[in-house]
Amino acid sequence: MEVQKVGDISYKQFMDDFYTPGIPVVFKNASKVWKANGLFTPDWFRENFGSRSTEVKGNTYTMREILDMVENSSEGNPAPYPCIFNIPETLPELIPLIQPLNLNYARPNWMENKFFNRGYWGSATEVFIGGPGGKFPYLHLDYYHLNAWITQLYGEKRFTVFPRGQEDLLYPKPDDPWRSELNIFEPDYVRYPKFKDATPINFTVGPGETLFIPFGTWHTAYSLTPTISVAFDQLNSKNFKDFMKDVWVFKKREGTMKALAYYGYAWLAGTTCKIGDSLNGKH
Ligand SMILES: O=C(O)CCC(=O)C(=O)O
Ligand SMILES: [Fe+2]
Repeated sequence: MEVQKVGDISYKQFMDDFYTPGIPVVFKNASKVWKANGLFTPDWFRENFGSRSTEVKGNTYTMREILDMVENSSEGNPAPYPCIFNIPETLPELIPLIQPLNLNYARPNWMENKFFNRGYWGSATEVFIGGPGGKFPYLHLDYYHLNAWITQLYGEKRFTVFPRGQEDLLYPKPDDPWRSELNIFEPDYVRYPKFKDATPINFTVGPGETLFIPFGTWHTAYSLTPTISVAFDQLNSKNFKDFMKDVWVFKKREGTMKALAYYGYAWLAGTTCKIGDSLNGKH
């Protein structure tokens, strides 16, 4: 199996061939609708936002420091990865450059609704910066069963995804079953023999390309060059049930009363969004 790369397919074709069956896909130029396309480069970020800062693995770095690190990164001595800037919080000037956020494909998206702007639901709109050799630290499922949309705006990143249904071969952690115990970059087949039967799909996502990762898809990433991408998450009636299960599990860690309150709020917010979709004719 491979991940297909598609050109200007219609919204309906995307829904029928990829969204509904939950198959990952790369759009070759969906990001052409974003002003960010072609504009985002390390130099542009250095010039405009050099002193903005973010925390990476417990240390605070400025944009300038991160860009210097990723430009000096190598496979043998990689810069920390991922370096993440939350767009609304630290780079709000980018918001107009990534409109429409949904790229005309990621809709409906209840995460864009004001009800889900309040509280933390595992969703964020973020810039990811990396350098050659930068590995996402673990193979994982995204928390809250959200769909992930990752648009590569500069450089090349290699992604690895697994077809759904291979959980048993991927050794989810007993205490955090959204993460795998495996280091898929250097697999230990003695400890994890079933991984031999898993069928990783590797592919490279290049400048301007957008990867859709449906909920429930195990994935990880590896930066091949200095890279800049924008990631956002999607929720709607398709993944709402699985989202609600995760709301319960995660909020339960903060106590049953809190979990009940969050669960009730999320259910009401989702139900309101669902009614909104049907009024808009989007089921
Ligand atoms: O490094 C990447 O682009 C993948 C990020 C990712 O999978 C995540 O943040 O959940
Ligand atoms: Fe992820």
